[in-house]
Amino acid sequence: MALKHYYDLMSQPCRAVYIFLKLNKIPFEHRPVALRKGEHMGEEFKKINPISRVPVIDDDGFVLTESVAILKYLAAKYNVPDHWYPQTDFKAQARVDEFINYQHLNTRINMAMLFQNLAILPRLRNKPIDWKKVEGFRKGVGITVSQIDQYFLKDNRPFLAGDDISIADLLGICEIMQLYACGEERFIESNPNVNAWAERVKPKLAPYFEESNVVVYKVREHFMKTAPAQPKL
Ligand SMILES: N[C@@H](CCC(=O)N[C@@H](CS)C(=O)NCC(=O)O)C(=O)O
Repeated sequence: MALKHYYDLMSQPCRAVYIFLKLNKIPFEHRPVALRKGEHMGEEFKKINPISRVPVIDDDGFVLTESVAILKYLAAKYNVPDHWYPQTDFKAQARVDEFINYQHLNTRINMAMLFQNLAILPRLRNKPIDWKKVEGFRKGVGITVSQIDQYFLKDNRPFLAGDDISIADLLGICEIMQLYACGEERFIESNPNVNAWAERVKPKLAPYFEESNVVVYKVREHFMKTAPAQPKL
């Protein structure tokens, strides 16, 4: 039975799993879950994941949540090229794990929350943007980008965990697109090292990077047209 992937492409970890499946030609059944319609909170999806989050895979009855666990499982089970997640070189594997563990409380929390606070929560709650919170996450994004520049990409390292692309880069680039979705991409574009990394990663994920980001570009277009001007704090 084909592997099932439950996802919403507005979610950055879902895009990472989607791109990985497509690039590595792992056959899967599409099970879209529309977060904006609250489908993840419905009884049907709760039977799959009682925590009500995507992505989820169901590999012939083996149900797995959490993008990092999913990507590692897929890399091992489907014997994908080793650069994605090195299986025998423990130092190379540890470098990938290093970024993956870092990203949860750095790229992810800051970029996802900046996006949420600018583009989602005000509409969902029918309330004005909380600019103080936005500024707090902007500060976090700035620190994160400079840490990526100075630590993960130090000494001309082309990818986040070494000389070739890995699931660290995949998770990283998907997260960074949340900045683009809310017009905050200047944090990347103003850092030549991080910007060059992002531009190096995208073509390696073609054509699935662009395919999976269509919804992100739509959200950006709408946000840029409707976003209120920031008042002086
Ligand atoms: N750590 C999880 C995060 C999963 C997650 O937060 N998914 C979000 C979309 S990006 C979600 O399903 N949110 C729905 C909710 O929390 O109500 C992973 O990497 O898979």
